[in-house]
Amino acid sequence: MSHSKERIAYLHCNEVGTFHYGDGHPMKPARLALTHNLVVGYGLHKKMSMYSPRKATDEEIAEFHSEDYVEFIKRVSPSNYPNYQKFQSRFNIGVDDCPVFDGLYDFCAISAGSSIEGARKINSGVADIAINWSGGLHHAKKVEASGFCYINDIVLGIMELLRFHPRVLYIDIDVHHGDGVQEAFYMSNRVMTASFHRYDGQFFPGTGAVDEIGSQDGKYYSINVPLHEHIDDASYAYIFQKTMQGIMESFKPSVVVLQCGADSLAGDRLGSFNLSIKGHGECVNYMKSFKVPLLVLGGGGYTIRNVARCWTYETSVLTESELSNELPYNEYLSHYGPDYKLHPPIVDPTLDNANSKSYLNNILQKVYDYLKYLDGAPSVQMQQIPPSFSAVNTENDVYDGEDRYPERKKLLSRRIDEGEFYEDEQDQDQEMDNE
Ligand code: V1D
Ligand code: CA
Repeated sequence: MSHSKERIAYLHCNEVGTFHYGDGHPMKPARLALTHNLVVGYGLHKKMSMYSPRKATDEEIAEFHSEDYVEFIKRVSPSNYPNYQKFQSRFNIGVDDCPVFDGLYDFCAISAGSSIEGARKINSGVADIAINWSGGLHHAKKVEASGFCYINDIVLGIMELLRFHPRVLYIDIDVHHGDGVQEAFYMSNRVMTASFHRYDGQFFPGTGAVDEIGSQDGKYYSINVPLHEHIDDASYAYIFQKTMQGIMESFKPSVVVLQCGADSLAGDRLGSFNLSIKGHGECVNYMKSFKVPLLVLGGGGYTIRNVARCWTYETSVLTESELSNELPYNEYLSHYGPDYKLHPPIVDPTLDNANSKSYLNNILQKVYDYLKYLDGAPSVQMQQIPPSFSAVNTENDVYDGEDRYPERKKLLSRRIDEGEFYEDEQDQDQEMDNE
């Protein structure tokens, strides 16, 4: 059964692709502009209800984050940053991973506002699927930025879903561990988290061992699937589907939040997995097959032409649309050469998959042992439902432009014209060729 256009909400604000973390920083919001251009180029916008949500308010953000932290992010800017240096170590902002950049708070508020709005579309029954590719910023903590993430839109979206849903399942296929979301719900049995990630004790953020299982009421409600480098499509589909089948049967979520970090793709600038775009998209397809409402979010992804391909393909999976492998004409077509295909060949298919079948089965056995403890999904009846923070919300608000937005838009066009992103990625290709 396919979804009608009205049942799929796509949350996108044009401004979000214009922000810039700084020269040389791997996180490039421009990938969101590339993605949206490709989505529209393929005509997928005609298959969804398109929304341009307003920014999250301070009050909404402070439902999870501490007020002083929110205030700091709001006030700090590249020009006044020296006056705030004493907060650098307290909030982990201003250091390499999490720089202070122009429009930082607006960027966070757009990402969070879109995830909260997606959750509301699902809560109100307007949509079965909501998509926010600017969300998925899974490392942010209550009082600390981490790994390019400042405000945790996922936690805010899940908190909104919990107002109406007894059990929320969070799944994370970014190559990095979804530590911020896990930590926020570590003691809760109403949110189950499942993260698939590279783990060797060193790879960022260093957490996500199989024996991190939650505590107190949340014991056995955190699932971690630590993986080694170069995992391929077949192994990933095997471990992902077996794990998720077990979780869906034992936890029985009423809604699923899926973080689709695209740094688990082959050839990512920071990642080290070997997934094709179809392999990554198969996780989305598999979760869609359970016919439980889905909030689908972005996340990491640093070879930006592949991020755009991947999230466009996943939008087509969610809307059940067939896409030609020939990319349509779009503003950024020059990024996708030399092949100009939606599914380019994997850069190095000969990489050795360091995940043996016995390693995967051993992890799976442990996960299934934990799941045995989930005897009957918890009911919401005894739980207090948090008060609504939706009073200030107006449905389908369209953002009407900020003073700095046109200026940033011009800068984005200039950076693209000058080939900044392209060059970064060519450098990366070069490095990979030399290996
Ligand atoms: F390579 C860089 C260049 C400039 C600035 C930062 C980096 C970089 C690469 N990898 N930073 C990292 C990771 N940080 C560290 C710590 C800094 N050292 C002192 C140790 O290794 C952070 C990787 C963040 C990954 C974010 C994410 O992909 O998971 C994500 N998901 O959603 C949004 C982001
Ligand atoms: Ca992950």
